[in-house]
Amino acid sequence: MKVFSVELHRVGMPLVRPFQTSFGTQTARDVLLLRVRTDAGDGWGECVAMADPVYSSEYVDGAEAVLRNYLIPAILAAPSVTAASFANTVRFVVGHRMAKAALETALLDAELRASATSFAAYFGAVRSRVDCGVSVGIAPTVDALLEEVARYVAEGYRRIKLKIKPGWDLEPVAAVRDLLGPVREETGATGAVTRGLLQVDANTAYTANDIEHLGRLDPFDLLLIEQPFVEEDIATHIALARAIETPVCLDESIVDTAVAVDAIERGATSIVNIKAGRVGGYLEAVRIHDACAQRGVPVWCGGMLESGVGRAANVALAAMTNFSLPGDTSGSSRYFAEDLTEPFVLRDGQLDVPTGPGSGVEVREDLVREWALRPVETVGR
Ligand code: NPQ
Ligand code: MG
Repeated sequence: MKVFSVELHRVGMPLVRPFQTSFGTQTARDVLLLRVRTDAGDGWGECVAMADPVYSSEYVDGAEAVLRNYLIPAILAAPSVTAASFANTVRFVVGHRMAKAALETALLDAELRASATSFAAYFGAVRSRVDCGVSVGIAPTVDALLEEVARYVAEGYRRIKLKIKPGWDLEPVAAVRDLLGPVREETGATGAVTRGLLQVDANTAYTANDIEHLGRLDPFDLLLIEQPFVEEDIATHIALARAIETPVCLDESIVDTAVAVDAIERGATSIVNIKAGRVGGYLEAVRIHDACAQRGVPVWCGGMLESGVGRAANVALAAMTNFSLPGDTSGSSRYFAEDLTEPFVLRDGQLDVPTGPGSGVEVREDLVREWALRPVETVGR
């Protein structure tokens, strides 16, 4: 495939409600979308970097700069590039995985549209629908949290994830466990469904001094505790995993397959959160899925408040066999009143895996223009 040009679209998407985590409160999603123009046709990709470098060292202005100055020029200069050859073409750039992932996804979309293959088929997906969970932000009060959780349960979400931080952990977790009732099997419209699934995500807010405190979460029968300590600190996650019953799951720490394998073998993580953006793209995400499957480690699909463009690819990924826990693959309405593609709508706690060519969704260019934060920038001819 020969790439002619790449468009950078910056779009401001209002959130339906503020989303508070241990690293801050978001009220809007500043999305960077890429459109690649190639001799095989066009493709779209979404960059998951946030407006500020508070979840990852990457952030959207930085991603845009590295795309404009390094990644896009490299693929424009290459005689030919495919999603599979892309990582090698941009190997000279250290890190910047979210920026790389966005461009690789756009190439993959163009390529698969041209060959009438869906992302799901390309990934080797085994399901046509995926179980969905929802990530619930830190609330002003426990009562407000319970109200929000009850709404998501009524909407059908199959797993609740609570954001926690020091001072907002045992009390909200106890209250939500009480609201959900115990973990149990029920027979629903689509067969057996496990109810009462609950997990927590600390986004690195704790330290080694908190190990004993985090052990007090054990009575609440959580699926997992996600990323309590800073991303470089595998050792403290190992110590926690040995000290408590709740399974430890890494998110921020897992930046590629080698790190995933190392963290698993050392006992730092017994479940892995996979986010394609964090690991440099869907091809690396598939490799992590496979490495975890080989080692008997279940995975689930994380979320970064994606528009429909990124959500479509996540849902396809989550349809792979070892994605055995519900993901943060929520419906579009969890975050947005209107989406940049046709919306993803929850049915019985699940989303349909797109079946059309490439991502299987169409970008609403009218909305991309209407919500544009600045004029489109085109790199290349
Ligand atoms: C996580 N996601 O698992 C992340 C963190 C996160 C769904 O909990 C704007 C853009 C706001 C990306 C807030 C979920 C965000 C964001 C939180 C990602 O750690
Ligand atoms: Mg997380």
